[in-house]
Amino acid sequence: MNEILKRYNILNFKCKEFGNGYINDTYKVETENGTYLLQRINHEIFKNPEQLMKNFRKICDYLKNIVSKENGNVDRETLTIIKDSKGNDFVELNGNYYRLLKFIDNSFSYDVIENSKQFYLTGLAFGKFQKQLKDFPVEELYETIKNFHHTPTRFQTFLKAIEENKSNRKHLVEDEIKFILDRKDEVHYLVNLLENKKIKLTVTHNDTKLSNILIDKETLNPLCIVDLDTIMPGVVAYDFGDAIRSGACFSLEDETDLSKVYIDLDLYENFTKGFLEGLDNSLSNDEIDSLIWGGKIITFEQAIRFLTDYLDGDLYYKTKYPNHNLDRARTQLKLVKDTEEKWDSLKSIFEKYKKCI
Ligand code: GN1
Ligand code: MG
Repeated sequence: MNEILKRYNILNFKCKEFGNGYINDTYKVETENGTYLLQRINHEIFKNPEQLMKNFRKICDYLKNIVSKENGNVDRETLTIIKDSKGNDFVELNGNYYRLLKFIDNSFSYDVIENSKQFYLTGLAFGKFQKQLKDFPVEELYETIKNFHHTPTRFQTFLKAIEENKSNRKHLVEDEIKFILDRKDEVHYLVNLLENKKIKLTVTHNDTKLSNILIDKETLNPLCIVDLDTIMPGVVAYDFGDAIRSGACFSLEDETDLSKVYIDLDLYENFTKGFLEGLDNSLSNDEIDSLIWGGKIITFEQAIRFLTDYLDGDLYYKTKYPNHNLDRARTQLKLVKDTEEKWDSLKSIFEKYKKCI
């Protein structure tokens, strides 16, 4: 730690692990001159940290410009990258890559949402984020992880994991595997919409889980969207879907009592309302129609990803106990099942908001 922070001319500091991300290592660094967030970028997963940081820099600068035009608080509403003493946006040390960000004080994030109003505000913030980046030149962004939300590719990787059965755990998850295989035709849904030009490619965050939005401790309003590692070209349904799977339920991602894991219609509707409002009701009807599928497919894809990792022997996500990935996969599968059961009610939510446009 000393070596890295020395590159930022930080010599006296207190440092502790921070947050509960599944991929990068994050530390809170306190100094006399301010508090920072130090992150080690997991380069096994993000193969090109340099390109990742180029995306990060461009998006931060772009957002700062917009937020300042909107008379917002640039320091609290956007992320600030600290340059090292040589003027670089990241530090490379012993084959590892680190970045330093300003720590945004008096903020927190939810792991589980508490009420519909909060989730409405979450929707508003994620919708607004999309709107702010609407004119960002999408072709300038690198793909930091290839085929990140390409569900058919995720499915192929899953099939390979079943075949290889590296962890010898396949026999323990026959039901989960069957549930996924039974829905194999759906993995192409969003990709087909894109290929048929029903929906368009735009800048998406791609990791809009509930905990990736900072909330102001005093006002309880969303403050800043964080974790910009996967900002890449995508479709709006990805961001809608990831927020729904992580926020439209009153349960944790690794809840083991599955009776507590279900889509709450009121949360779902409030998020949808906020998301569409945040986007200034600018989505086409085809895009609105794609959102319900985003909710289902991204949840399904997440289940596939967790179960793939379980079969591989927990190589990708950080886990705290042997069945952690399996517990996570099961909550996602339960949400997919519940989405199917509530499909007609969910559809009518979108119909209601389509009429307003
Ligand atoms: C990972 O690192 P974190 O916790 O922000 C993952 C997301 C998953 C999420 C599931 C690069 O995000 O795609 O949705 O876990 N990030 C990457 O909680 O794979
Ligand atoms: Mg992330």
